[in-house]
Amino acid sequence: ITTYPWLLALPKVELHIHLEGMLEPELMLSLARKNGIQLPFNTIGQLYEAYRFNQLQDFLDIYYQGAQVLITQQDFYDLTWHYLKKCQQQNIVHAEPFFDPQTHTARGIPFGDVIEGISAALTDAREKHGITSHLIMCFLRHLSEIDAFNTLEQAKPFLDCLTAVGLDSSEKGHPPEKFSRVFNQAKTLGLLTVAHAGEEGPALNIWSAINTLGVSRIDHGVTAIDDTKLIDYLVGTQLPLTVCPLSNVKLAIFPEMSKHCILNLLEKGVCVTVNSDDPAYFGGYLTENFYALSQSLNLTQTQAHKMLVNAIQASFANDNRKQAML
Ligand code: ES4
Ligand code: ZN
Repeated sequence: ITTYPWLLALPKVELHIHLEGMLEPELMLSLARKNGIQLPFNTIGQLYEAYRFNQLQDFLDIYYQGAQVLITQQDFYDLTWHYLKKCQQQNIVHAEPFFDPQTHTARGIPFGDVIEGISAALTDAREKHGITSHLIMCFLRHLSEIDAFNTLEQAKPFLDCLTAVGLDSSEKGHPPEKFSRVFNQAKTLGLLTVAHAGEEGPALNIWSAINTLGVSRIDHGVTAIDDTKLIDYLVGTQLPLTVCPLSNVKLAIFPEMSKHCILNLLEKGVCVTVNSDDPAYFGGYLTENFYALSQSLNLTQTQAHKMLVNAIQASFANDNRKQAML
């Protein structure tokens, strides 16, 4: 990174980052000790050993295990604050993080403890460091529609803390349309919608997220490259894709970074953005994702700048804030 100071210096916006995915090994092990939680790993070395994934599900299994160390409202605050400190270091001026309440409520953690801990840290970062944010609540797509409806119900007293709902977890076997009714209800509550689609699943899932969930953005969406009609649609509408290069390589969506399609999509005119997804698990925050593209795909400063402008435009920031960032 020291050889690319311009990457670090650029003011950046992040639109695809899971709070549970920023749980660094050190924090995971220290929270496990503090909260008396038994994990199948006891050392940082064992954790890194476990972080060799062949596919999305390998990662998800470990990611849900790791999240069990989060118990108190303060734990959620500390986790969020850790990311916001990173934002400061990396010059990330606006972020729209996801959280997965069902991972925690299923263990008996009160919904309010999760969202209040996260929101308090986001508020503090806004007041102390001028980092703006919008929080997105994701439904776990491997769970039922009813479970998602129950989660939306629990969110009702906290709508002020939320901008949008999203959809994440195992894409195979759980297409977007499974959640069309719960997304419709979220929209009637005034929430925007996004969804993971076209990560491990086909371009058809991207169409479904657009047509049955009415999404404002697609998270990942890299399999759009297989469908020329979809590419035309994405170029015409400028519906953004939040692409996560390091994540895609770690989960073997692409065999290596030099085979990643992000710059092809960019050159075709798709509104692509760069994001880190689960930085504690995939080996890098936002700057490292840009850096990987510069190393393997000869990312130019013009391309990097274009993708950052895309991210500002694709964000849920209001027009004043967008203007200030442009
Ligand atoms: C995720 Cl990389 C990825 N894909 C789907 N769901 C997720 N949740 C956290 N990271
Ligand atoms: Zn993701």
